[in-house]
Amino acid sequence: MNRIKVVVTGAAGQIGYSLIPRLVDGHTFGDKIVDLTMVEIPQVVDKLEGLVMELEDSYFPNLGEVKYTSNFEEAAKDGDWFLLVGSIPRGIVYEGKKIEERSDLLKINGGIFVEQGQAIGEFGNPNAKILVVGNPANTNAMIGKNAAGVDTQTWLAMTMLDSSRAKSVLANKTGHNVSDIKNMIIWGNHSPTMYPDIENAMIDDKSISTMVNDMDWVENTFLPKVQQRGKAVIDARGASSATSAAKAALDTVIACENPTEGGNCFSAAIASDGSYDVPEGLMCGFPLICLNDGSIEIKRDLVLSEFARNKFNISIKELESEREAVKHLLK
Ligand code: NAX
Repeated sequence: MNRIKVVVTGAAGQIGYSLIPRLVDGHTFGDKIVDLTMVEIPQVVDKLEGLVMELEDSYFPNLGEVKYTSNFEEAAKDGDWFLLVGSIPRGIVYEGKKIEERSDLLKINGGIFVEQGQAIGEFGNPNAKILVVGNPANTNAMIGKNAAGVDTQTWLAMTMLDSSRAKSVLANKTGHNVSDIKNMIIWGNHSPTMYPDIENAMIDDKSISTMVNDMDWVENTFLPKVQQRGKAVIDARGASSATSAAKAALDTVIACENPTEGGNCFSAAIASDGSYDVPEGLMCGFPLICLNDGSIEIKRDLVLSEFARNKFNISIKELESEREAVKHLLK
């Protein structure tokens, strides 16, 4: 196939502005022509005319047809890739109420993901890949997958940014380049309960945990630094991570479009099939590999220490409580 249709929601947001041009730059999808459909809520959809102009003015030989709409069903038709970035953020006033609680956020965004999931199931390519970035990403993706009900479609939630953050901290600690770090797994939820796994992370076939040999640093510096990095960026920038989030979304697409090199894996959340004793159906951060036929599988042969298991269990519990909070949205 030399054309690919990519649908992006939240296209007028800050991640969208950094993400969208790089979907058509000839790198992310190689030499394929990218047909792009950008989706926004009705109040801001017209602003996308400006982004269309900029895309046209940017000299992208791989740019195919560009459209924008607030009608997701129309956008979903024959979509091969869906980047679901749009969601209602915490702190905004929605239908007269300030959204502060995670449970309110789950309810509002959950409703959006039921509609989008149904449309992707009905109108999207039966082999579509869907990456949910909008928070709470794992549970939104679980709701979307459930509503779509098409087993051949692959639903993922983004944890690549957490994995890239962890690589950066470990590269600094060990004096290596970020690209030397393999198997950087984020287990669990994309939230402060995530577990970035230093024991299975490798440089030149050596466990980084053995290289660092300092569990006090792991527990009291490494883990909180990765888990709280999103907040640190907000505190410093006055806005949440955007360019790094966009890069992580692109890296996830690339990881899902190209076979994973032997011995490595990448991070994203996918529906559990019971692997690593994670309750079935939870959208959980796992080590993933892309096979030669483009399908995505959980890498199943890793060992979790007792330390790792205890940390991972905290995040699994949180995912279960999120599932409980949205159970009325699941069929
Ligand atoms: P912005 O508020 O700048 O943009 C979000 C855009 O989504 C807005 O333009 C809004 O109008 C649109 N939108 C809302 N509901 C929509 C719907 N139903 N259909 C289409 N568009 C809709 O946020 P931005 O900084 O771009 O972040 C987007 C999302 O990414 C947020 O939910 C954020 O929490 C999440 N993040 C997830 C990360 C991850 O690693 N999984 C990291 C970065 C980021 O925090």
